Amino acid sequence: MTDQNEFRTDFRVGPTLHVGCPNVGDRQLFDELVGEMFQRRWFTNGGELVNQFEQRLCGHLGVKHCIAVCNATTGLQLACRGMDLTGEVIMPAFTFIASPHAFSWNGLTPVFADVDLKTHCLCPDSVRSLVNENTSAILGVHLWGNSCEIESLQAIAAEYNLKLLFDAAHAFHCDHNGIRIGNFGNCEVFSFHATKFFNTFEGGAIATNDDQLATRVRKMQNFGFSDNGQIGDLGTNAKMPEVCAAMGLSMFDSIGQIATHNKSNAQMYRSLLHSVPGIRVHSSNAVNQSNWQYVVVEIVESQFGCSRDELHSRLVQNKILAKRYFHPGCHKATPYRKKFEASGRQLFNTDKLCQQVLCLPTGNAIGHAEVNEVCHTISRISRETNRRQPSLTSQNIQPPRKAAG
Ligand code: T4K
Repeated sequence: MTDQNEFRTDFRVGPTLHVGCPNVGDRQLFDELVGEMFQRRWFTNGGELVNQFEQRLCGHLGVKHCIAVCNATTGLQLACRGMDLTGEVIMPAFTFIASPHAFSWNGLTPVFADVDLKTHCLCPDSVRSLVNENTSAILGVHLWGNSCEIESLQAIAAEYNLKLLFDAAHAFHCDHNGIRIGNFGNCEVFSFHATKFFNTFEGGAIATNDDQLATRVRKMQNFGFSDNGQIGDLGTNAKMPEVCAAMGLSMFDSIGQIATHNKSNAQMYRSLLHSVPGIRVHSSNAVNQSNWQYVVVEIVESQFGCSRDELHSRLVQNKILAKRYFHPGCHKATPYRKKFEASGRQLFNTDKLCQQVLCLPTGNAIGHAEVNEVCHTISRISRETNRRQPSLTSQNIQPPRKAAG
């Protein structure tokens, strides 16, 4: 019997469970807004819905300027240009590949720093050790909605006269010491991709309290056009279309509900997985507010019974599409690997997390029944692969529902 078949119980009868199944807000409002959009026959280029959406974003984040864009990757690219970055930008390797790509695309060199094992965000000491005369900026990534050590990064940026920006793709509706993410550094960039807590199908926004940067980036996202129609700057097409803004506007009233739902899922995961050895549910560090978008677990193979990768493939066999974010780490991705290896440096924490972390399904398409099924499956895999462990209690975990008929 092959290793795969041995564990192939396939008890799940429901649909495949995804980590990134989109949250849906007020469908009726969305339909109304899209209906009005068709009546106006105004689909993009500074339309009414994008204007409204940007105002709602500013209000929600308590920030002066929000420039809606077509996605966060392009938003990061605009931020680089808007700040005239040059040379090297220090950033984590434990992030989605979009973070370094946005900078490389602009001819900049990502320099990978290590992360903190507790927050999974940039380690300030590692950042400090990498600053040199070619460094122009630091990019913090608020991974999983956890805020970076913002004050320490600010201090380094101030000391060496560097720009500081944040990839806040995961951190919409999250706070840092009671202040909404969106207000820190020179600017912060959100993603509203379909898989995110708050989505506009595809989309993103650059949030900043810097008037000049906001004006510049706003022009750049529309080919560099000024209000008078002159081309005052280099630009691109990074505009958010009206239909995406309609989706965003239809999400606002559901934000609290989705965050509460996510939190409840996260708490259930935590309590059900508590009795399974070698698996730890990562915590949010938000003091007042988090979006609880990701349920992140760390697997210690020696205690759990099998590796994270084996657990992942067994979950996938059971139609639970957990994600190995962000394996193997950006420093090991082909465009960056050779340069990183040549540096002779090591990212011990990053490498550890890349081997151990798994994201589990949540969001408003996932309820307690599904969480229970995922936990039951994980518990069973641990038992089956860890023969030396005494039988796991996992008393709280109910067996999954049986197939109808
Ligand atoms: N910075 C960070 C730290 C990021 O995480 C990201 C994006 C960015 C920057 C760039 O933001 P954008 O330029 O995208 O605005 C997904 C997303 O595509 C990506 O946006 C996101 N991070 C990343 C963390 O997740 P994949 O490669 O995992 O996508 P995929 O297609 O495997 O989908 C994930 C799961 O969601 C699958 O199980 C399928 C499910 N899914 C997906 C979509 C699109 C659905 O059920 N429905 C859907 O509509 O990257």
